Amino acid sequence: MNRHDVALGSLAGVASATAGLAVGHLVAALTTPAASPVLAVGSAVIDRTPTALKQWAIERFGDSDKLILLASVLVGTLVFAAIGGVLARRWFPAGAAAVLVLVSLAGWAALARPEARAVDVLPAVATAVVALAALRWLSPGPSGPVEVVDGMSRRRLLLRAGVITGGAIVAGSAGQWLIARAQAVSNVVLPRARKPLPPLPRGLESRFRDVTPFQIANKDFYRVDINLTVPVVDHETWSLRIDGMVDRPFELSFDELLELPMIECDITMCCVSNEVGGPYLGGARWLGVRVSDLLERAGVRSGADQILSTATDGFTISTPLAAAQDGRDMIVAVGMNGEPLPRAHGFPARLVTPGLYGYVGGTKWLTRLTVTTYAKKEAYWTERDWAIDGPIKIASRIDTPVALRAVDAGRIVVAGVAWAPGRGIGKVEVSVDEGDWREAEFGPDAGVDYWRQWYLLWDAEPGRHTLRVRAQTPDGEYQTEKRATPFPDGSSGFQQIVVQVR
Ligand SMILES: Nc1nc2c(c(=O)[nH]1)N[C@H]1C(S)=C(S)[C@@H](COP(=O)(O)O)O[C@H]1N2
Ligand SMILES: [Mo]
Repeated sequence: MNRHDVALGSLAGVASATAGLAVGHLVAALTTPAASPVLAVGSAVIDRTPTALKQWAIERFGDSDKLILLASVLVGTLVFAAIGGVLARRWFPAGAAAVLVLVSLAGWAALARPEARAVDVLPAVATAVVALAALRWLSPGPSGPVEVVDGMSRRRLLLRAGVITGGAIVAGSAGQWLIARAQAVSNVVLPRARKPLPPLPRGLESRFRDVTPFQIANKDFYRVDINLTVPVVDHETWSLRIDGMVDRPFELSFDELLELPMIECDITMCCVSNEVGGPYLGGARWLGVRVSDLLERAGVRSGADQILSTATDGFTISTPLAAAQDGRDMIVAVGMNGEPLPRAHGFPARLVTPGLYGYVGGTKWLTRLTVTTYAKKEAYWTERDWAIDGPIKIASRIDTPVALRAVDAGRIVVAGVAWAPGRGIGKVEVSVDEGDWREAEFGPDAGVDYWRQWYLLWDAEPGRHTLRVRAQTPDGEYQTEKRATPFPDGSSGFQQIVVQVR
């Protein structure tokens, strides 16, 4: 085997695999997007990644963790396909076997999903057929011995590979377009809350640049979930089931849910993976039905201590039953900032639980609430060693000035947000260069479940300075000084930044 063989074989393998994956993606777009070979394998990898590594990836890459994962799966696949292509040049059945190994992996990943249906094998089948046909077309001779390396001229092979790659681009883009189109939000009309709240006031963002807005727009709201494609749920056929340790299990259609008494509430959601100073939190106005109303109707039996919620894709979250019974506004939300939930944030319905991190209280694409016990049932993250109770820690963040960016000497606005959902923020303090703690001023107040904007005017002298911030609840509990470890405890810790003053 010479270099010529390796190059042409790799090209044939990569082009065939690309065509197969692209057609598989298109078939998946027409049936079940999540069964697309690359997406299915990517999701299978996510589910099997050790928690600590997943944590690291979310912190390091944020929302692009998904892109990086997909790119790695794709590169791995193409390397394997290149080897298959080289083998096929020597002896076609060997290359074909390599393709089939890859495709079986994709088929298995598609069918191993909890919500898999039999048709979900189709994308893998389409991938196999197309990849094998393309590989055959790009490989010389019936069982191509080395001697007939030039049984197909190099030019002809390049031309064919070009045709196949072009077709792959068309098929793949068509699939991607179909998936994006299906994700457009439908025209649901939301009911009004029983007692509508006055609109949230504009916050400090109207006075100072670079402060996080008091209310985060839906399109800017952070997104954290294990899904590579946003689930597209048809609200016409969707239902919410309340079952488990209850006297009267029942099921609601979307319309039936919308007829129940709705409350409006301002709640700040936060991800446990948010690092000190990190972006994974946001405040929004939610519209929904109290979980306690639903549970009352079902009649909770004694002995239960957990609500296990299930998403349409089989993902589960466990929430302490107490959160639904201690009077806080734990809701099945259907509205976010006056609009139906965006698909990325759980359309048609999700849980929102004030005071608990998203992984224990924020189930998106919700379809079932099961009253049970921690002894009997575990959820996705608690199976992966995260704490079963996830109260949000008191925390604060500096939004401006931005760390390491130079600012001009003089009066500088130091501002940011602080949050302790469920308890509220009583005081925020800032210290410059390890000096005394100075109390900051507040922006508007939207209740204990909502974050608080704060600011302090600082007369900055030229030089390098460190700024630190800490927050306190109204009952005097300070946030912890060190970031809490191990990871299941979530981030706290004072943020400290260095600013260069000119
Ligand atoms: N179905 C589903 N719900 C989910 C998750 C998920 O992976 N799947 N992630 C949870 C986590 S870890 C967080 S922090 C919140 C984030 O909600 P958001 O994306 O609307 O900000 O959703 C929660 N709900
Ligand atoms: Mo999270």
